[in-house]
Amino acid sequence: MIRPLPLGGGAKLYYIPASRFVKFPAAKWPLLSWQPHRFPLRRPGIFALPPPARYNASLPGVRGFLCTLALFHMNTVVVLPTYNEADNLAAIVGELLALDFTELRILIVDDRSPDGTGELADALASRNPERVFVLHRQGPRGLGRSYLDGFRQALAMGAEIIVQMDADFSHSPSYLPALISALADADVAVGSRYVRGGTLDEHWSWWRRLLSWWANAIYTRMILGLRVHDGTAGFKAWSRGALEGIDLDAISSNGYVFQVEMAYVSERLGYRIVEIPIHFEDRRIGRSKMSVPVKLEAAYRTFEIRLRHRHLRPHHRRHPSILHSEV
Ligand SMILES: Nc1nc2c(ncn2[C@@H]2O[C@H](COP(=O)(O)OP(=O)(O)O)[C@@H](O)[C@H]2O)c(=O)[nH]1
Ligand SMILES: [Mg+2]
Repeated sequence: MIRPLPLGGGAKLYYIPASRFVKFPAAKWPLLSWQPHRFPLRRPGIFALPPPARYNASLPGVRGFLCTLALFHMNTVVVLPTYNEADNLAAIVGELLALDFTELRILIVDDRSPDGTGELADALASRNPERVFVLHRQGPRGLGRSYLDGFRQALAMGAEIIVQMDADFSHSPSYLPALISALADADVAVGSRYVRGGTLDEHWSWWRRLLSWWANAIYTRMILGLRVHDGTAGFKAWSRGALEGIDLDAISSNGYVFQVEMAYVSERLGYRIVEIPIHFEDRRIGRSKMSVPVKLEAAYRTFEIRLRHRHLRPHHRRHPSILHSEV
């Protein structure tokens, strides 16, 4: 009747299971019917994330070396959304192509930029027809919609690894090897400003720092329970399996809260996420498209995201065979 619960270091806690006195239906009263000797409170699978702040995420030893080597030769597509990035585009594409990845292709997703980014992207694609591709979006403009279209296209291009990043050098292409090798042991790798080693541009005002810290450390954590430290990060590498497992049609955000929604959904679906520290540089040229209404939208949308996706569990991952039968 009295049961011992080992606490480590030889200490034991003796308790009387509540089920001795009254039977609670476990589905209705999961906490009251909890018996520590039977199953842990955190059911494995649902919270099966590794600790998010892992700095050297790639696997160690010979296995790690071989995995990393293999990853560098995998079919990789970098999705680059652009709106008025004519001054940055050629340089960022040049830096990405100069990286040591044999199978890296770039998909520029342009939203009919008035400054001629679309035409420039076409020129870059015709110069590198094997490696640079352009998606000219029609319909309403938006970062979230652009990423979703880009992800779908990247999957259709057979990508095994899909990278998302800004085209304004806030996300340095030099981090790509670290992000991609992290996928040896994870489903999603996040370029993170808020893990040890990650830093922000020194030119950021205290107000912007405070807002970003509030959004990541307090707001999204409180409402969504996000475990990832940089929930608003837009620099991520996805394994094909993770993106296929997410129902992209159910992603509703359009502004930068899109990043939060994707982070939440991947956590709910139990994908393994690692964070790689990055230095986040302010954009070199041009202006941010982030405005006050976009920030306000993010604040109230966070609740909607919770309501929309809180039921998700790992068994809700979409199966690739379903995906193919729909195409
Ligand atoms: N396709 C597309 N890209 C966008 C849109 N808004 C922003 N972007 C791109 O998304 C990236 C991040 O936008 P940015 O304005 O730098 O936002 P910030 O980094 O949060 O200040 C850049 O590469 C932009 O060109 C959009 O509506 N459509
Ligand atoms: Mg930017």
